[in-house]
Amino acid sequence: MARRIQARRLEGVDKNIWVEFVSLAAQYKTVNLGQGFPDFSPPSYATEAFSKAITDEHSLLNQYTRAFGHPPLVKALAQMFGPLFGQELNPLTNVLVSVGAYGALFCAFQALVDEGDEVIIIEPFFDCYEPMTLMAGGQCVYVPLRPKPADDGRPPSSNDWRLDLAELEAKITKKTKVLVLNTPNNPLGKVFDKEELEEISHICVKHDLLCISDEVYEWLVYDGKQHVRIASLPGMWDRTITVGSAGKTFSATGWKVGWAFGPDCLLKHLRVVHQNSVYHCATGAQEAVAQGFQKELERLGQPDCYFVQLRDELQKKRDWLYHCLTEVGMKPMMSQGSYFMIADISRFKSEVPPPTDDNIPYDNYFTKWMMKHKQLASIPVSAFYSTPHKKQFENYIRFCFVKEDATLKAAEKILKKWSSESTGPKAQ
Ligand code: IK2
Repeated sequence: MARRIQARRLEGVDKNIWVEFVSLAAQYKTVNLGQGFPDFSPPSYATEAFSKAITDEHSLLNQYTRAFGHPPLVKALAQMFGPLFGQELNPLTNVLVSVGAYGALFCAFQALVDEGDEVIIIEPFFDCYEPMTLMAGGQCVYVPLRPKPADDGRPPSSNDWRLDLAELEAKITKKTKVLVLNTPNNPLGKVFDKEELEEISHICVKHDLLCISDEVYEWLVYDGKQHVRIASLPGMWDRTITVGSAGKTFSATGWKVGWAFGPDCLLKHLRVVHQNSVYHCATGAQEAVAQGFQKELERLGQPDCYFVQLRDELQKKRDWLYHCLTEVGMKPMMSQGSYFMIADISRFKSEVPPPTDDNIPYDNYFTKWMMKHKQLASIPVSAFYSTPHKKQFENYIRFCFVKEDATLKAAEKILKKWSSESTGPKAQ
């Protein structure tokens, strides 16, 4: 009998939206508003620190550092985030640095989810939560955010997408162990407000759930809204792992530095996964991120703080993209956070007819068509849904606006030309 090669835990997790769409975006030489990465440089003090770290001939920063996080980085993270969580953070026990937020999430899922455990995932969700749950032997239980358009004439907003708490609670069983939260949410840009988070936290406490809170876009919250960390709410610190990313914080996604915060009683298990998988992440990048936080700590919240400047720049880009998408009849949802905005593409159905294969969600077909025929890349929102729910949300695509103005203008040019040639209905 032929020997089975592939481990069973890989069943059903072989497809990956980023692998597929990054390659297509390159193949069609698109203007790329698809994958979420800035096409501009990180702040120069951070790139200089990185460069110095690896070129200084007396430096040991090309070598291994502490496995669970370079000492200056865990110290800076503890100093920066302790007050934000309302906790005195011990850099050695309450902070783990891993290979991007992906690495931190992987450690969290592997460390906390066991065979047969149920994991509540709020849809739409950053796609990796599903395979990470499955690879740990867990079962995904999905609870949807549903759009409830405002009746006061306001433009549609990501925050019109609400969670039905009764529905969430009804999905909890004796097997439920973890709830996964993502705020600001990718792909919607929804920022959960304090009341929503308090209600979610009451449910976590009542049912003794752990929470994995992915907050990689924590600094990118618009229109004066505040990012609230669920771990800072009563009863939540001891049951929450909060995940962050230097890639998103310092516009340096290629550096792959991410972290997890939490109580030692949870984090010690993540350290076991980390030490037995990646063990360590690039010292030079950690040093640069440490220096970045040291600098921003001194000017946190002030106009020259990088987090403030990036947020303000991105809010302008968001407004501009919203306007541009509206003009071509795409019906965007105003994003309240992150660097993504989704838009309804229903109006294009007459021009880009749905595929004959009913199993292919329309947005998936549409985004591929747009890459091939219009050289413009975006991401289908159905990629952020579980298989049974993909078709319900197949009329939205996601645009990324953390791009140079020249890139956004190139996208506008494509959209406007397309719109002027198109026969379908335009924006009202
Ligand atoms: N969590 C969320 C919510 C993310 O968005 C990401 C990065 N994803 O960006 C790709 C995209 O959506 O276009 C991560 C985690 C992973 O972060 P890192 O790059 O630090 O591993």
